[in-house]
Amino acid sequence: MKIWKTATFTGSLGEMFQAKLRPALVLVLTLFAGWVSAPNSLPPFPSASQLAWQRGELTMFVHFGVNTFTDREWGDGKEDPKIFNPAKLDARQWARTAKASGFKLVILTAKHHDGFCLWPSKYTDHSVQSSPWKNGRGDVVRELADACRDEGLNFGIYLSPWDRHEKTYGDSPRYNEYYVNQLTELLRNYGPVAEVWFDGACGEGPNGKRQEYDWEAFRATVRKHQPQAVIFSNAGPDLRWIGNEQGVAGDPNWSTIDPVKRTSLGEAADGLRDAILRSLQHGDEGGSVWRPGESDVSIRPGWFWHRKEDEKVRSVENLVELYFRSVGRNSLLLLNVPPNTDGLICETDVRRLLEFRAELDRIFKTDIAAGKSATASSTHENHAAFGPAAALDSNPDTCWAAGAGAAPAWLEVDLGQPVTFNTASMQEAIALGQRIAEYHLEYRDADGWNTIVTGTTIGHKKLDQFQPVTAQRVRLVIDRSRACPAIAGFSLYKSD
Ligand code: FUL
Repeated sequence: MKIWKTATFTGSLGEMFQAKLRPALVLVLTLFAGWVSAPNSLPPFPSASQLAWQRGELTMFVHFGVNTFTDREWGDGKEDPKIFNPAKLDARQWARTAKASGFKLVILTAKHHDGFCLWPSKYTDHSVQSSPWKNGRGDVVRELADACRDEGLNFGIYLSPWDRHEKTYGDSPRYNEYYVNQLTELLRNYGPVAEVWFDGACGEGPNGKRQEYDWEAFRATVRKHQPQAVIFSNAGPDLRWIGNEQGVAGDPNWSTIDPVKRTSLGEAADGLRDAILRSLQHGDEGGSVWRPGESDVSIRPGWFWHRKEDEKVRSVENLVELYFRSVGRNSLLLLNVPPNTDGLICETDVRRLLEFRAELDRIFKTDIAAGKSATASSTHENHAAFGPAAALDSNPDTCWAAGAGAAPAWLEVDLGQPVTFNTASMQEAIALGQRIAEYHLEYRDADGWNTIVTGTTIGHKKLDQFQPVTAQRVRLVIDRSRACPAIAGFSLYKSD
């Protein structure tokens, strides 16, 4: 067992002080300075931006562009900009829908693989400037960035590296310069950017050549202009792809990975590809880098709007299931909602999202464990100020931590009287790293303790649904943990 000294809290935790989470983290750090923990070296922690991102839980993806008008998923770059004319475009409707449905961040496809730019880039005329929309004076990026700011939402950009229109694509240094220039326009001219989403697709350009992307330059450009933005790509550096486009995270799901195992997915041999996909899905226990998984999926079969899919919008039940399998497995749900040719999100999609929100609110309406009396197998000496009650105080910045080296460890809630519940939510204090590898929930009856459900990782949030249980005493038992378990939240709910 090693002592984590205050002085060693640099790196990612040091970065936290620059962000808005500072007061909360100062509290956590004060409590945990000198905390006894992991066996060998300091384990990875989230940066302030990664932590804020994960707490957002729901991000709306917006795929929109010439494909919306051609009814295609991948344009070939030969589209005439004149087809782009979303006469009723209302980015405020998109942002209001996102806000009302509980999304915290909205990511727009500023450019998809077809190369058409939704902003008037000065590096190409293949953009809104050459379209009839607003007589070539419109700017979708501006409208959405402004609308998000007004609604209190964060804004993010998707700028496809693969460009099937741009003539320099495939002529690597020239195209990389073009791409960095475009990225710079987007990062400098539209206010704060919370996330930059780098798609991994790398096909041929109009000249039949393949491009070698200068990832290092791309990432450096983001760090330079928007240092607080989290960068998504298959391989990070801040967020990793969850390994599928079904919106489903793995179980277990570690936010840590081992980057030495990473290589480009597209170039990996079959056997290796499976191994890469597995660790994208599950993360790597004991991995040396903090890189939480993002689960992307569309509310419709396609990423872009197609009239023929108007009847194929996901059901509320399906959306809730996705939430449990992504957010409820220590991931974040990136749900795509594509506007139509009018430039509006269809009524059906809006309604479905509001119903989805209402259903989540219903499920998580009353936390029957909140503020109830709590006891624990032990409490870490540096943490005695809060004790087990900190797990039930609805404050993610305080936690109960078990004594050094203490696993199995348990946290017990006495509900005061027998109460029925069928859903549990558990949260680790991930500012301190991800620790728990195995747990189970149990309840007490006249004969003793009975297991309700067993699980693996918890991370930012783990959600479990089970057959209704009626009990007064309930325990979260941590069976295996990489260091002293630290629980920031433990909640129980009853939904019909
Ligand atoms: C993929 C793209 O090829 C799809 O069109 C979509 O943008 C999806 C989110 O990423 O790689």
